[in-house]
Amino acid sequence: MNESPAPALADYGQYETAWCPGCGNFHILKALKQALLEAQLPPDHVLLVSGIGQAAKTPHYLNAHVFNGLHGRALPVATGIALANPELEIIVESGDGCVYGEGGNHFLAAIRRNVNVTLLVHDNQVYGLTKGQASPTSLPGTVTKAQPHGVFSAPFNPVGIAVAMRANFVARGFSGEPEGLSALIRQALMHPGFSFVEILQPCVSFNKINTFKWYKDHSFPLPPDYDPTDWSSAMKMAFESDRLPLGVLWMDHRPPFESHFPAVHEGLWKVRLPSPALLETLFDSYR
Ligand SMILES: Cc1ncc(C[n+]2csc(CCOP(=O)(O)OP(=O)(O)O)c2C)c(N)n1
Repeated sequence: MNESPAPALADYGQYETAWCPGCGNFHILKALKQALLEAQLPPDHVLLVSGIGQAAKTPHYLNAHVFNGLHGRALPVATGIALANPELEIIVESGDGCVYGEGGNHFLAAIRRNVNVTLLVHDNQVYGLTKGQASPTSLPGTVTKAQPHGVFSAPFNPVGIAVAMRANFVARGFSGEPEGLSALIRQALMHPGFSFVEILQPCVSFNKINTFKWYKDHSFPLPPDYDPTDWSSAMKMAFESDRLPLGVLWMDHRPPFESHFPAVHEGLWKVRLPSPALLETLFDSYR
């Protein structure tokens, strides 16, 4: 598959961003580039898909193919692309609001389907782009301009849900530890089927509770003898809420969705591509 020359870090580009100084997104972007480099995935083999939000801007700041679509709808788009072109490495970049709120049902469907896609969630526990309203993972009692009496709803536990549904690969990283995070992203990329990395990400402008220090004090690395293929232990770890375990919590080896479609694997999808001449005619009809 990989006929391009081995990539160098500079190949993934360096762009000016619209993120606030000190934002946890900078470390996630750095960790992602490092993971792509270590997985030897050149930019022209990578497609980044996102919806709307600060996290969803990540694909704008990296050299790779990009599809930037509607809020909450990145996973269904990624699913379609994975079936249309199984040679691409497909990564969905999302905020917690985008994928657990507006796109919540797609999150559950993606876990069940097990398409070969890696989902990276920048979870800052607020809606950052729209100035800090509560998201599905905000802690009860969190006061925002839109929730002046504090959040009353129980927080969504994405890692708990993913392990309970036996998603193919479930990890949690912290943007304050970019080396560990990049190792988790690399493992997620290499794991066939649907891989999910929940990333604890401070929002320095709109979340004054879950700061870098808060995440550091409320997380711990999984012990070296932890077995991510033991579902009972994974369930116990996934529902820890006082201090959050970091690392690969659970992995399974269910066959990817694509493997049920021999045509995708035999490369017939290439044969079905319309010719450039036919495409031109189609484009002309819309001009
Ligand atoms: C269907 C729809 N609902 C709401 C919005 C407005 N909106 C855009 S971004 C956003 C919040 C993004 O928050 P999150 O996904 O957590 O990402 P962050 O900005 O924190 O990285 C909202 C509510 C929209 N664009 N489309």
